[in-house]
Amino acid sequence: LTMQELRARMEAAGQGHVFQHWNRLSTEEQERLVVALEGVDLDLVQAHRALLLAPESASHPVLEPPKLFPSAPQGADAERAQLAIARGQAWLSQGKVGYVLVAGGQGSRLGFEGPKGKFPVGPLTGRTLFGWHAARIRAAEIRYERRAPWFVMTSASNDAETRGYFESERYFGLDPDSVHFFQQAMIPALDREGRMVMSGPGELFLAPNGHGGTLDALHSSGLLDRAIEMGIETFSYFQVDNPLARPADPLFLGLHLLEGAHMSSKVVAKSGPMEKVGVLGMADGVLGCIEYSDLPPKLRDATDDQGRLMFRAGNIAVHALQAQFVRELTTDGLHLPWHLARKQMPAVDEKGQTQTIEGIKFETFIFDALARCPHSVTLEVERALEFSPVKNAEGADSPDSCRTHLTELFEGWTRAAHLAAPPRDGSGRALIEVDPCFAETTADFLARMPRQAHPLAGGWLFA
Ligand code: UD2
Repeated sequence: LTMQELRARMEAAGQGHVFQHWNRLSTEEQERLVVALEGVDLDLVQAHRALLLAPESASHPVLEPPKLFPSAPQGADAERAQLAIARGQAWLSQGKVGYVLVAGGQGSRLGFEGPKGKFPVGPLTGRTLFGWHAARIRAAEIRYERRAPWFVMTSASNDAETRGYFESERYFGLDPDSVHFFQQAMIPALDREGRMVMSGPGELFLAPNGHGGTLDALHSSGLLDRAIEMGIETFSYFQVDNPLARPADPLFLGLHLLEGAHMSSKVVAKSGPMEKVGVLGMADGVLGCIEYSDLPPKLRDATDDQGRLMFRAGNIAVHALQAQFVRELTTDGLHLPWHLARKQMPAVDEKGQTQTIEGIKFETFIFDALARCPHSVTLEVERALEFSPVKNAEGADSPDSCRTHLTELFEGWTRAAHLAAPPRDGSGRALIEVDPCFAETTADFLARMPRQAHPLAGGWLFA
Protein backbone atom coordinates (compact mmCIF):
# COMPACT_ATOMS: atom_id res chain seq x y z
CA LEU A 1 0.00 0.00 0.00
CA THR A 2 1.44 3.41 -0.89
CA MET A 3 1.04 6.32 1.48
CA GLN A 4 -1.42 7.89 -0.92
CA GLU A 5 -3.54 4.77 -1.06
CA LEU A 6 -3.60 4.47 2.71
CA ARG A 7 -4.66 8.08 3.04
CA ALA A 8 -7.38 7.68 0.39
CA ARG A 9 -8.63 4.55 2.08
CA MET A 10 -8.88 6.24 5.46
CA GLU A 11 -10.59 9.26 4.00
CA ALA A 12 -13.10 7.14 2.08
CA ALA A 13 -13.94 5.43 5.36
CA GLY A 14 -14.50 8.75 7.10
CA GLN A 15 -11.31 8.26 9.12
CA GLY A 16 -9.14 10.95 7.52
CA HIS A 17 -8.58 12.61 10.91
CA VAL A 18 -5.95 9.99 11.76
CA PHE A 19 -3.53 12.04 9.64
CA GLN A 20 -4.45 15.45 11.05
CA HIS A 21 -1.21 15.81 12.99
CA TRP A 22 0.93 14.05 10.38
CA ASN A 23 3.21 17.01 9.71
CA ARG A 24 4.07 17.34 13.39
CA LEU A 25 5.22 13.71 13.70
CA SER A 26 8.82 12.60 13.53
CA THR A 27 9.71 10.13 10.78
CA GLU A 28 9.73 7.37 13.35
CA GLU A 29 6.28 8.31 14.64
CA GLN A 30 4.98 8.47 11.09
CA GLU A 31 6.30 5.00 10.41
CA ARG A 32 4.72 3.66 13.57
CA LEU A 33 1.37 5.19 12.68
CA VAL A 34 1.45 3.69 9.19
CA VAL A 35 2.17 0.24 10.62
CA ALA A 36 -0.68 0.63 13.11
CA LEU A 37 -3.11 1.80 10.43
CA GLU A 38 -2.13 -1.01 8.08
CA GLY A 39 -3.00 -3.43 10.87
CA VAL A 40 -6.52 -2.04 11.22
CA ASP A 41 -9.37 -4.09 9.79
CA LEU A 42 -11.28 -1.19 8.21
CA ASP A 43 -14.30 -3.32 7.30
CA LEU A 44 -14.65 -4.21 10.96
CA VAL A 45 -14.29 -0.57 11.98
CA GLN A 46 -17.00 0.36 9.48
CA ALA A 47 -19.25 -2.35 10.86
CA HIS A 48 -18.67 -1.04 14.39
CA ARG A 49 -19.39 2.50 13.26
CA ALA A 50 -22.67 1.39 11.69
CA LEU A 51 -23.58 -0.45 14.88
CA LEU A 52 -22.81 2.63 16.96
CA LEU A 53 -24.77 5.02 14.78
CA ALA A 54 -27.76 2.70 14.30
CA PRO A 55 -30.84 3.64 16.31
CA GLU A 56 -31.16 1.45 19.38
CA SER A 57 -33.88 -1.12 19.03
CA ALA A 58 -35.62 -2.05 22.24
CA SER A 59 -36.16 -5.78 22.22
CA HIS A 60 -37.96 -7.68 24.93
CA PRO A 61 -37.18 -11.35 24.45
CA VAL A 62 -39.01 -14.03 26.39
CA LEU A 63 -36.57 -15.14 29.11
CA GLU A 64 -36.50 -18.60 30.64
CA PRO A 65 -34.07 -20.34 33.01
CA PRO A 66 -31.85 -23.04 31.47
CA LYS A 67 -32.02 -26.71 32.29
CA LEU A 68 -29.47 -27.25 35.06
CA PHE A 69 -27.56 -30.37 35.98
CA PRO A 70 -27.67 -30.22 39.80
CA SER A 71 -24.61 -29.90 42.04
CA ALA A 72 -25.92 -32.66 44.34
CA PRO A 73 -27.44 -35.14 41.87
CA GLN A 74 -29.97 -37.72 43.04
CA GLY A 75 -31.42 -40.86 41.46
CA ALA A 76 -30.99 -40.98 37.68
CA ASP A 77 -28.86 -37.81 37.77
CA ALA A 78 -26.50 -39.46 40.26
CA GLU A 79 -26.12 -42.43 37.92
CA ARG A 80 -25.44 -40.14 35.00
CA ALA A 81 -22.85 -38.28 37.08
CA GLN A 82 -21.00 -41.55 37.80
CA LEU A 83 -20.99 -42.39 34.12
CA ALA A 84 -19.82 -38.88 33.27
CA ILE A 85 -16.92 -38.98 35.73
CA ALA A 86 -15.63 -42.21 34.18
CA ARG A 87 -16.02 -40.71 30.68
CA GLY A 88 -14.26 -37.48 31.68
CA GLN A 89 -11.40 -39.38 33.34
CA ALA A 90 -10.90 -41.50 30.24
CA TRP A 91 -10.90 -38.35 28.07
CA LEU A 92 -8.23 -36.77 30.26
CA SER A 93 -6.13 -39.96 30.26
CA GLN A 94 -6.33 -40.15 26.48
CA GLY A 95 -4.97 -36.62 26.12
CA LYS A 96 -8.08 -35.20 24.46
CA VAL A 97 -8.23 -32.07 26.61
CA GLY A 98 -6.32 -28.80 26.15
CA TYR A 99 -6.49 -26.02 28.73
CA VAL A 100 -7.24 -22.44 27.68
CA LEU A 101 -6.59 -19.68 30.19
CA VAL A 102 -7.79 -16.18 29.42
CA ALA A 103 -5.44 -13.61 30.88
CA GLY A 104 -5.56 -10.72 28.46
CA GLY A 105 -7.18 -8.18 30.77
CA GLN A 106 -5.37 -5.70 32.99
CA GLY A 107 -5.87 -5.76 36.73
CA SER A 108 -7.04 -2.14 36.62
CA ARG A 109 -10.01 -2.58 39.01
CA LEU A 110 -7.64 -4.41 41.32
CA GLY A 111 -5.17 -1.54 41.20
CA PHE A 112 -2.35 -3.95 40.38
CA GLU A 113 0.46 -3.14 37.99
CA GLY A 114 1.25 -5.99 35.66
CA PRO A 115 -0.49 -9.18 34.58
CA LYS A 116 -3.30 -10.08 36.96
CA GLY A 117 -2.03 -13.67 37.08
CA LYS A 118 0.98 -12.46 39.09
CA PHE A 119 -1.25 -11.41 41.95
CA PRO A 120 -0.51 -13.43 45.14
CA VAL A 121 -3.51 -15.10 46.80
CA GLY A 122 -2.15 -18.21 48.57
CA PRO A 123 -3.03 -17.65 52.26
CA LEU A 124 0.33 -19.02 53.49
CA THR A 125 2.52 -19.44 50.44
CA GLY A 126 1.51 -16.29 48.55
CA ARG A 127 0.96 -18.54 45.54
CA THR A 128 -0.14 -16.35 42.63
CA LEU A 129 -3.22 -16.79 40.42
CA PHE A 130 -1.03 -18.24 37.66
CA GLY A 131 0.53 -20.49 40.30
CA TRP A 132 -2.87 -21.89 41.33
CA HIS A 133 -3.88 -22.63 37.76
CA ALA A 134 -0.53 -24.26 37.02
CA ALA A 135 -0.83 -26.41 40.14
CA ARG A 136 -4.24 -27.68 39.06
CA ILE A 137 -2.88 -28.58 35.64
CA ARG A 138 0.10 -30.26 37.28
CA ALA A 139 -2.30 -32.18 39.55
CA ALA A 140 -4.17 -33.44 36.48
CA GLU A 141 -0.87 -34.46 34.85
CA ILE A 142 -0.01 -36.55 37.86
CA ARG A 143 -3.49 -38.03 38.23
CA TYR A 144 -4.00 -38.92 34.57
CA GLU A 145 -0.33 -39.66 33.81
CA ARG A 146 -0.56 -37.48 30.77
CA ARG A 147 0.86 -34.13 29.77
CA ALA A 148 -1.66 -31.74 28.28
CA PRO A 149 -1.08 -28.49 26.41
CA TRP A 150 -1.90 -25.25 28.19
CA PHE A 151 -2.81 -22.30 25.98
CA VAL A 152 -2.42 -18.98 27.77
CA MET A 153 -3.94 -15.91 26.18
CA THR A 154 -2.22 -12.63 26.93
CA SER A 155 -2.55 -9.21 25.33
CA ALA A 156 -0.02 -6.80 23.85
CA SER A 157 0.23 -4.95 27.16
CA ASN A 158 1.12 -7.98 29.31
CA ASP A 159 2.50 -10.64 26.96
CA ALA A 160 6.23 -10.09 27.56
CA GLU A 161 5.83 -9.80 31.31
CA THR A 162 3.65 -12.91 31.46
CA ARG A 163 6.17 -14.98 29.50
CA GLY A 164 8.99 -13.62 31.65
CA TYR A 165 7.11 -14.57 34.78
CA PHE A 166 6.54 -18.17 33.64
CA GLU A 167 10.27 -18.38 32.81
CA SER A 168 11.33 -17.05 36.18
CA GLU A 169 8.97 -19.51 37.92
CA ARG A 170 10.30 -22.34 35.72
CA TYR A 171 6.83 -22.90 34.38
CA PHE A 172 5.70 -23.98 37.86
CA GLY A 173 7.11 -27.45 37.26
CA LEU A 174 5.29 -27.92 33.96
CA ASP A 175 7.09 -28.76 30.74
CA PRO A 176 7.81 -25.42 29.01
CA ASP A 177 7.04 -27.10 25.67
CA SER A 178 3.48 -27.75 26.77
CA VAL A 179 2.78 -24.08 27.60
CA HIS A 180 1.74 -22.02 24.58
CA PHE A 181 1.22 -18.27 24.75
CA PHE A 182 -0.92 -16.43 22.25
CA GLN A 183 -2.07 -12.87 22.04
CA GLN A 184 -5.51 -11.44 21.86
CA ALA A 185 -6.23 -8.94 19.07
CA MET A 186 -6.46 -5.24 19.85
CA ILE A 187 -8.93 -3.15 17.89
CA PRO A 188 -9.68 0.57 17.56
CA ALA A 189 -12.15 2.27 19.87
CA LEU A 190 -14.47 4.89 18.37
CA ASP A 191 -15.67 8.29 19.50
CA ARG A 192 -19.37 9.16 19.48
CA GLU A 193 -19.24 10.10 15.81
CA GLY A 194 -17.71 6.77 14.92
CA ARG A 195 -14.17 8.05 14.33
CA MET A 196 -11.21 6.01 15.52
CA VAL A 197 -9.87 7.44 18.77
CA MET A 198 -6.28 8.72 18.64
CA SER A 199 -4.67 8.73 22.08
CA GLY A 200 -1.80 10.90 20.82
CA PRO A 201 -0.99 12.83 17.64
CA GLY A 202 0.42 9.69 16.02
CA GLU A 203 -1.11 7.04 18.23
CA LEU A 204 -4.19 4.94 17.63
CA PHE A 205 -6.07 3.96 20.79
CA LEU A 206 -6.50 0.18 20.78
CA ALA A 207 -8.49 -1.99 23.19
CA PRO A 208 -8.72 -5.78 23.60
CA ASN A 209 -11.60 -7.32 21.65
CA GLY A 210 -13.24 -9.09 24.60
CA HIS A 211 -12.94 -12.69 25.78
CA GLY A 212 -14.76 -13.90 22.67
CA GLY A 213 -11.53 -12.86 20.96
CA THR A 214 -9.89 -15.88 22.58
CA LEU A 215 -11.41 -18.12 19.92
CA ASP A 216 -10.30 -15.88 17.11
CA ALA A 217 -6.80 -15.58 18.52
CA LEU A 218 -6.53 -19.36 18.95
CA HIS A 219 -7.33 -19.68 15.28
CA SER A 220 -5.17 -16.88 13.90
CA SER A 221 -2.15 -17.85 16.03
CA GLY A 222 -2.22 -21.29 14.42
CA LEU A 223 -2.66 -22.92 17.82
CA LEU A 224 -6.13 -24.20 17.03
CA ASP A 225 -4.75 -26.27 14.14
CA ARG A 226 -1.82 -27.39 16.24
CA ALA A 227 -4.11 -28.45 19.06
CA ILE A 228 -6.21 -30.48 16.66
CA GLU A 229 -3.04 -32.06 15.25
CA MET A 230 -2.02 -32.97 18.80
CA GLY A 231 -5.30 -34.85 19.16
CA ILE A 232 -7.05 -32.25 21.32
CA GLU A 233 -10.82 -32.49 20.92
CA THR A 234 -12.03 -30.46 23.87
CA PHE A 235 -10.83 -27.13 25.23
CA SER A 236 -11.28 -26.46 28.90
CA TYR A 237 -11.69 -22.68 29.16
CA PHE A 238 -11.27 -20.60 32.33
CA GLN A 239 -10.34 -17.08 33.37
CA VAL A 240 -7.31 -15.92 35.29
CA ASP A 241 -9.13 -14.22 38.16
CA ASN A 242 -10.60 -17.36 39.79
CA PRO A 243 -8.03 -19.55 41.63
CA LEU A 244 -10.76 -22.11 42.35
CA ALA A 245 -11.44 -22.85 38.66
CA ARG A 246 -11.01 -26.62 38.13
CA PRO A 247 -9.96 -27.04 34.51
CA ALA A 248 -9.63 -30.81 34.74
CA ASP A 249 -12.99 -31.64 36.30
CA PRO A 250 -13.95 -35.09 34.95
CA LEU A 251 -17.63 -34.66 35.87
CA PHE A 252 -18.02 -31.50 33.81
CA LEU A 253 -16.04 -32.79 30.85
CA GLY A 254 -17.88 -36.10 30.99
CA LEU A 255 -21.36 -34.54 31.08
CA HIS A 256 -20.36 -32.35 28.13
CA LEU A 257 -19.26 -35.44 26.17
CA LEU A 258 -22.25 -37.60 27.10
CA GLU A 259 -24.55 -34.84 25.89
CA GLY A 260 -22.64 -34.49 22.61
CA ALA A 261 -22.41 -30.77 23.40
CA HIS A 262 -20.47 -28.20 21.39
CA MET A 263 -20.01 -25.95 24.38
CA SER A 264 -20.96 -26.29 28.04
CA SER A 265 -20.84 -24.08 31.10
CA LYS A 266 -20.49 -24.18 34.85
CA VAL A 267 -22.63 -21.92 36.98
CA VAL A 268 -23.10 -21.22 40.68
CA ALA A 269 -26.36 -20.31 42.41
CA LYS A 270 -26.55 -16.54 42.73
CA SER A 271 -26.06 -15.52 46.36
CA GLY A 272 -29.25 -13.46 46.14
CA PRO A 273 -31.39 -11.67 43.56
CA MET A 274 -29.23 -8.55 43.71
CA GLU A 275 -25.86 -10.18 43.07
CA LYS A 276 -24.44 -8.44 40.01
CA VAL A 277 -23.57 -11.40 37.87
CA GLY A 278 -24.86 -12.48 34.48
CA VAL A 279 -27.06 -15.58 34.52
CA LEU A 280 -27.25 -18.24 31.87
CA GLY A 281 -30.71 -18.48 30.42
CA MET A 282 -32.76 -18.70 27.28
CA ALA A 283 -33.81 -15.59 25.38
CA ASP A 284 -36.54 -16.47 22.86
CA GLY A 285 -35.45 -20.08 23.17
CA VAL A 286 -31.76 -19.37 22.55
CA LEU A 287 -29.18 -20.10 25.26
CA GLY A 288 -26.90 -17.28 26.35
CA CYS A 289 -25.90 -15.07 29.25
CA ILE A 290 -28.45 -12.55 30.46
CA GLU A 291 -26.75 -9.46 31.82
CA TYR A 292 -27.74 -8.47 35.32
CA SER A 293 -29.18 -5.21 34.03
CA ASP A 294 -31.30 -6.98 31.38
CA LEU A 295 -33.16 -9.15 33.88
CA PRO A 296 -36.49 -7.47 34.76
CA PRO A 297 -37.00 -7.22 38.56
CA LYS A 298 -39.97 -9.60 38.47
CA LEU A 299 -37.90 -12.36 36.91
CA ARG A 300 -34.82 -11.47 38.94
CA ASP A 301 -36.77 -12.06 42.17
CA ALA A 302 -38.92 -15.01 41.01
CA THR A 303 -38.47 -18.29 42.91
CA ASP A 304 -39.30 -21.91 42.11
CA ASP A 305 -41.35 -24.38 44.19
CA GLN A 306 -38.29 -25.04 46.38
CA GLY A 307 -37.80 -21.36 47.12
CA ARG A 308 -34.69 -21.07 44.96
CA LEU A 309 -34.24 -18.22 42.50
CA MET A 310 -35.53 -19.25 39.11
CA PHE A 311 -32.79 -17.27 37.38
CA ARG A 312 -29.94 -18.32 39.61
CA ALA A 313 -27.47 -19.77 37.10
CA GLY A 314 -24.66 -17.29 37.83
CA ASN A 315 -22.04 -17.42 35.09
CA ILE A 316 -18.54 -18.21 36.39
CA ALA A 317 -16.94 -18.19 32.95
CA VAL A 318 -15.86 -21.83 32.92
CA HIS A 319 -16.61 -23.64 29.68
CA ALA A 320 -15.85 -26.77 27.72
CA LEU A 321 -15.70 -26.24 23.95
CA GLN A 322 -15.18 -28.73 21.18
CA ALA A 323 -12.19 -27.83 19.02
CA GLN A 324 -14.22 -28.38 15.84
CA PHE A 325 -16.84 -25.95 17.12
CA VAL A 326 -14.13 -23.33 17.67
CA ARG A 327 -13.04 -23.92 14.10
CA GLU A 328 -16.60 -23.38 12.83
CA LEU A 329 -16.91 -20.17 14.81
CA THR A 330 -13.66 -18.71 13.54
CA THR A 331 -13.50 -19.70 9.89
CA ASP A 332 -13.57 -16.46 7.84
CA GLY A 333 -13.58 -14.18 10.86
CA LEU A 334 -15.17 -14.41 14.26
CA HIS A 335 -18.87 -15.16 14.17
CA LEU A 336 -19.97 -13.62 17.45
CA PRO A 337 -22.04 -10.47 18.02
CA TRP A 338 -20.34 -7.24 19.12
CA HIS A 339 -21.13 -5.46 22.36
CA LEU A 340 -20.51 -1.78 22.95
CA ALA A 341 -18.92 -0.55 26.17
CA ARG A 342 -18.65 3.16 26.91
CA LYS A 343 -15.39 3.97 28.64
CA GLN A 344 -13.29 7.00 29.53
CA MET A 345 -10.23 7.14 27.28
CA PRO A 346 -7.55 9.61 26.22
CA ALA A 347 -8.15 11.33 22.89
CA VAL A 348 -6.19 13.98 21.06
CA ASP A 349 -8.19 16.91 19.64
CA GLU A 350 -7.63 19.03 16.52
CA LYS A 351 -5.20 21.24 18.41
CA GLY A 352 -3.14 18.24 19.44
CA GLN A 353 -4.23 18.40 23.11
CA THR A 354 -5.04 15.15 24.85
CA GLN A 355 -8.41 15.12 26.62
CA THR A 356 -10.38 12.41 28.35
CA ILE A 357 -13.47 11.53 26.36
CA GLU A 358 -16.21 8.95 26.59
CA GLY A 359 -15.30 6.55 23.84
CA ILE A 360 -16.78 3.24 22.76
CA LYS A 361 -14.98 -0.10 23.01
CA PHE A 362 -16.20 -3.11 21.06
CA GLU A 363 -16.07 -6.58 22.55
CA THR A 364 -17.23 -10.08 21.83
CA PHE A 365 -18.16 -12.42 24.66
CA ILE A 366 -17.37 -16.11 24.72
CA PHE A 367 -20.78 -17.03 26.13
CA ASP A 368 -22.50 -15.72 22.99
CA ALA A 369 -21.20 -18.87 21.29
CA LEU A 370 -23.76 -20.82 23.36
CA ALA A 371 -26.44 -19.50 20.99
CA ARG A 372 -24.94 -21.64 18.26
CA CYS A 373 -24.95 -24.90 20.21
CA PRO A 374 -27.72 -27.37 19.51
CA HIS A 375 -26.58 -29.23 22.66
CA SER A 376 -25.13 -27.74 25.80
CA VAL A 377 -24.80 -28.73 29.44
CA THR A 378 -25.18 -26.20 32.24
CA LEU A 379 -23.71 -27.71 35.39
CA GLU A 380 -24.43 -26.10 38.73
CA VAL A 381 -21.42 -26.32 41.04
CA GLU A 382 -20.77 -25.40 44.64
CA ARG A 383 -19.56 -21.84 44.92
CA ALA A 384 -17.34 -22.56 47.93
CA LEU A 385 -15.45 -25.18 45.95
CA GLU A 386 -15.20 -23.52 42.54
CA PHE A 387 -15.65 -19.76 42.49
CA SER A 388 -13.97 -16.90 44.29
CA PRO A 389 -12.69 -14.40 41.75
CA VAL A 390 -10.24 -11.60 42.47
CA LYS A 391 -11.59 -8.52 40.73
CA ASN A 392 -11.66 -5.58 43.15
CA ALA A 393 -9.08 -4.12 45.50
CA GLU A 394 -11.43 -4.39 48.50
CA GLY A 395 -14.73 -5.85 49.62
CA ALA A 396 -16.50 -8.53 47.58
CA ASP A 397 -14.39 -10.41 45.00
CA SER A 398 -11.16 -9.03 46.42
CA PRO A 399 -7.86 -10.68 47.43
CA ASP A 400 -9.04 -10.60 51.03
CA SER A 401 -12.41 -12.28 50.35
CA CYS A 402 -10.66 -14.83 48.16
CA ARG A 403 -8.14 -15.78 50.87
CA THR A 404 -10.98 -16.09 53.38
CA HIS A 405 -12.88 -18.41 51.02
CA LEU A 406 -9.79 -20.52 50.41
CA THR A 407 -9.07 -20.97 54.10
CA GLU A 408 -12.75 -21.71 54.89
CA LEU A 409 -12.79 -24.37 52.22
CA PHE A 410 -9.56 -25.99 53.43
CA GLU A 411 -10.62 -25.83 57.05
CA GLY A 412 -13.85 -27.62 56.10
CA TRP A 413 -11.75 -30.47 54.73
CA THR A 414 -9.81 -30.80 57.97
CA ARG A 415 -13.12 -30.94 59.88
CA ALA A 416 -14.37 -33.66 57.54
CA ALA A 417 -11.15 -35.55 58.30
CA HIS A 418 -11.70 -35.04 62.07
CA LEU A 419 -8.39 -33.22 62.44
CA ALA A 420 -7.79 -30.70 65.21
CA ALA A 421 -8.58 -27.08 64.32
CA PRO A 422 -5.74 -25.28 62.49
CA PRO A 423 -4.02 -22.26 64.08
CA ARG A 424 -5.57 -18.82 63.48
CA ASP A 425 -4.26 -15.36 62.80
CA GLY A 426 -5.22 -12.24 64.78
CA SER A 427 -8.40 -11.73 62.76
CA GLY A 428 -9.56 -15.29 63.46
CA ARG A 429 -8.85 -16.59 59.96
CA ALA A 430 -7.50 -20.14 59.86
CA LEU A 431 -3.84 -20.40 58.84
CA ILE A 432 -4.12 -23.20 56.34
CA GLU A 433 -3.45 -23.91 52.69
CA VAL A 434 -3.82 -27.03 50.58
CA ASP A 435 -1.82 -27.50 47.38
CA PRO A 436 -4.07 -28.62 44.51
CA CYS A 437 -1.62 -31.47 43.90
CA PHE A 438 -2.50 -32.69 47.40
CA ALA A 439 -6.29 -32.33 47.13
CA GLU A 440 -8.90 -30.41 45.17
CA THR A 441 -12.05 -31.75 46.84
CA THR A 442 -13.14 -33.12 50.21
CA ALA A 443 -12.96 -36.66 48.81
CA ASP A 444 -9.37 -36.12 47.60
CA PHE A 445 -8.42 -34.75 50.99
CA LEU A 446 -9.94 -37.66 52.89
CA ALA A 447 -8.22 -40.13 50.57
CA ARG A 448 -4.88 -38.56 51.60
CA MET A 449 -5.42 -39.05 55.30
CA PRO A 450 -3.62 -39.64 57.57
CA ARG A 451 -0.96 -37.22 56.31
CA GLN A 452 0.74 -34.52 58.29
CA ALA A 453 0.73 -30.86 57.33
CA HIS A 454 4.01 -28.99 56.90
CA PRO A 455 4.39 -26.06 59.27
CA LEU A 456 4.57 -22.76 57.36
CA ALA A 457 4.16 -19.14 58.42
CA GLY A 458 2.63 -20.25 61.73
CA GLY A 459 0.04 -22.39 59.94
CA TRP A 460 -0.49 -25.70 58.16
CA LEU A 461 0.41 -26.40 54.59
CA PHE A 462 -0.82 -29.64 53.04
CA ALA A 463 1.37 -30.29 50.02
C1 UD2 B 1 -17.38 -11.50 33.74
C2 UD2 B 1 -18.73 -11.83 33.12
C3 UD2 B 1 -19.76 -12.11 34.16
C4 UD2 B 1 -19.27 -13.20 35.12
C5 UD2 B 1 -17.86 -12.89 35.63
C6 UD2 B 1 -17.31 -14.11 36.35
C7 UD2 B 1 -18.69 -10.61 31.05
C8 UD2 B 1 -19.21 -9.51 30.23
N1 UD2 B 1 -19.17 -10.75 32.28
O1 UD2 B 1 -17.48 -10.25 34.37
O2 UD2 B 1 -21.00 -12.53 33.57
O3 UD2 B 1 -19.26 -14.38 34.43
O4 UD2 B 1 -16.95 -12.54 34.62
O5 UD2 B 1 -16.02 -13.89 36.80
O6 UD2 B 1 -17.88 -11.40 30.63
N2 UD2 B 1 -10.49 -10.76 29.48
C9 UD2 B 1 -9.54 -10.82 28.50
N3 UD2 B 1 -9.67 -10.04 27.41
C10 UD2 B 1 -10.71 -9.20 27.25
C11 UD2 B 1 -11.67 -9.12 28.26
C12 UD2 B 1 -11.53 -9.93 29.36
O7 UD2 B 1 -8.59 -11.60 28.59
O8 UD2 B 1 -10.76 -8.52 26.23
C13 UD2 B 1 -10.36 -11.63 30.65
C14 UD2 B 1 -9.83 -10.93 31.89
O9 UD2 B 1 -8.45 -11.08 32.03
C15 UD2 B 1 -10.55 -11.69 32.98
C16 UD2 B 1 -11.82 -12.20 32.34
O10 UD2 B 1 -11.63 -12.12 30.96
O11 UD2 B 1 -9.83 -12.82 33.37
C17 UD2 B 1 -13.08 -11.51 32.79
O12 UD2 B 1 -13.14 -10.22 32.30
P1 UD2 B 1 -13.81 -9.05 33.12
O13 UD2 B 1 -13.09 -8.94 34.42
O14 UD2 B 1 -13.87 -7.90 32.22
O15 UD2 B 1 -15.28 -9.62 33.34
P2 UD2 B 1 -16.27 -9.23 34.51
O16 UD2 B 1 -15.62 -9.45 35.81
O17 UD2 B 1 -16.82 -7.88 34.27
